[in-house]
Amino acid sequence: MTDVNWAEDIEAKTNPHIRAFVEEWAAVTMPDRVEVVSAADDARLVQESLADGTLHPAGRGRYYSRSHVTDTARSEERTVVATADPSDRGVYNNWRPAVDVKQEVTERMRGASRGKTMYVIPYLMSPPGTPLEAYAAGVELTDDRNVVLQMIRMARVGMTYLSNLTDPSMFVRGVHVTGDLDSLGQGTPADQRLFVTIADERMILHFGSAYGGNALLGKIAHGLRLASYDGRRSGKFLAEQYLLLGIVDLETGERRHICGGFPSASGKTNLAMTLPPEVLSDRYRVEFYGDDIAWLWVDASGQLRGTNPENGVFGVAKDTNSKTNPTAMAAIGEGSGAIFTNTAYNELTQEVWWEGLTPEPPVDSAGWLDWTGAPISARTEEHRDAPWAHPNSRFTISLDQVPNIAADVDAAEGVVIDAVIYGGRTRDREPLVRAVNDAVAGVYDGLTLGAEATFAAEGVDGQLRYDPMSMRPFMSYAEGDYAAHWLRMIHEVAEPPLFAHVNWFQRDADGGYLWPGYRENLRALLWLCDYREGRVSGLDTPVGVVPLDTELDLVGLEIEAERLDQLLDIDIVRWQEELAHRVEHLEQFARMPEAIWAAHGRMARALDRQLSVVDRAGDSDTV
Ligand code: OXD
Ligand code: MN
Repeated sequence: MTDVNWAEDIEAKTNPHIRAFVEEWAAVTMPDRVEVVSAADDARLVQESLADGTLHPAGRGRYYSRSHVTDTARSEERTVVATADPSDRGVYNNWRPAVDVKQEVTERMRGASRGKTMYVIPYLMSPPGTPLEAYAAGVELTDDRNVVLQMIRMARVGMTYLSNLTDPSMFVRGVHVTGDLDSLGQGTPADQRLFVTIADERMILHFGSAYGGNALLGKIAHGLRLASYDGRRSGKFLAEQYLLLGIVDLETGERRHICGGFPSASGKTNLAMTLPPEVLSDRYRVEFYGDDIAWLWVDASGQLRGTNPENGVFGVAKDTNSKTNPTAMAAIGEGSGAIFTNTAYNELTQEVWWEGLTPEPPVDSAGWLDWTGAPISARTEEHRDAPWAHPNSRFTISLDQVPNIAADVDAAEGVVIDAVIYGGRTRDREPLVRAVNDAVAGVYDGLTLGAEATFAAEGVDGQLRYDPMSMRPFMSYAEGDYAAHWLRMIHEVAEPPLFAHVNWFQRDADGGYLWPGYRENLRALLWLCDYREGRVSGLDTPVGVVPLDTELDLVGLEIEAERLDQLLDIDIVRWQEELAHRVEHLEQFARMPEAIWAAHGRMARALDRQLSVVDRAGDSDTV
């Protein structure tokens, strides 16, 4: 190592436990230099990246980067949760014994940072001072400067955030080593990548990528996998892949907070950042807290509270535009510090573009490069229609750039959670909104959350790809135990939140969407707030309470009565088919609590009863 005094330097800047951690892993990965960073280093690091071409300017105060072409998304197959306890093996978590996998990944990391700088990133997931702060501290070691810049936007970065630790040795130890991306055999049987969370040791070892959740260890590996393990082990909290938003009624002053889980491609970021429908914007303000992760705990008075542990947004660029997400468009404006990754880029004008930003790509292709860096103007006929941006291209911005950020987003006490919603893209069966009165039934609803399988890749048309609580890729321990932990937490809450299910994606016979979506989605959430307050009573059905068509505030929205009926309809036979699939889904999981099966049984019996009533009446099989 060239910097002979680096260890003393680190000791001076950090604490002896951090120094020992850095020394141990520097001896494995063998970087040339070691540097402790904080958010205050952002401008200098940006300059270094612009100078060496790993970042490009994308207008004033915005940047563009391209990842290796084989390294463009999280890899679920190569992601492993390891512990010493085999009962942590679940259906989804790729569990392996910690001893084996730790050795395997360590061997891959050996000497793999030679010639590079190892950056030491002290960070906090959660605002300072929350009751969960002890679980939020982490130190990531990375050999990629771009990862540092992304972490600075996504987490609270700097030693100041770790200087008040009650136990200075209690921080998540994360090591990220990029490896030689040209020769890792990505996607082949010889794939060298390995992304390991050793949950019971609070250690994260990721090798073989510099992209997103594979490399920014605060977000998914710590904020979700490890935190959900910590949450159960401590008995204190839940860590969920949920959005968190607030709705303020400007007339009455009423303030509600809603969090919820949505499988990918089900509109979570757009909903998290939504604004009220234009005609209701004098009456309501929607406040943004977070688009991807919520940590939830029960306070001393028995209220469920939540916070967003992240400090930024790592949003999917595709289809983001001023209709789908005006908030994001404002947040990534000039001077925002946004980093765009794997979008198209114009090297002459420094603009970025992605599919869906505008209906058509820019007409003049001069200067435009696709996400791989290839000039659009040089495309052959064969590649003419290939996307300009990678479908998983992203923008990274810090929360303070979001125009409707809630004033209390940093509050140590978090916010009271009034409702928990689930919603997956579903073409039929799921109504626009249904409230689930009983909290156990709400947990059952979350565990049976899914989105339509896309025909080719994932399964059978019309059948859901289940994604319990939208946590399928982030489960760190066995699903039955996860359900039991949820039930324990919910039973501690004096007045549980209202659970509900939403669906913006029902289709008509011609395949068109029945509901206009986007900002109009707030109308369903406003009905939930009214229902919670007892201002509306809805219609009781076997699967929950749906709005009466007179109860939704549809002012300014043209929607025919028949269409509305369809949006709120419960098709008993389709639901019975769905319940049969749910049995298969839930049966996979060891130790699924009896209370969850009981909730399932109640819904099944209610559907049977309804069907026999309908049959006797000789009516159609819908309510
Ligand atoms: C994800 C993300 O992969 O939020 O879920 O980036
Ligand atoms: Mn996510």
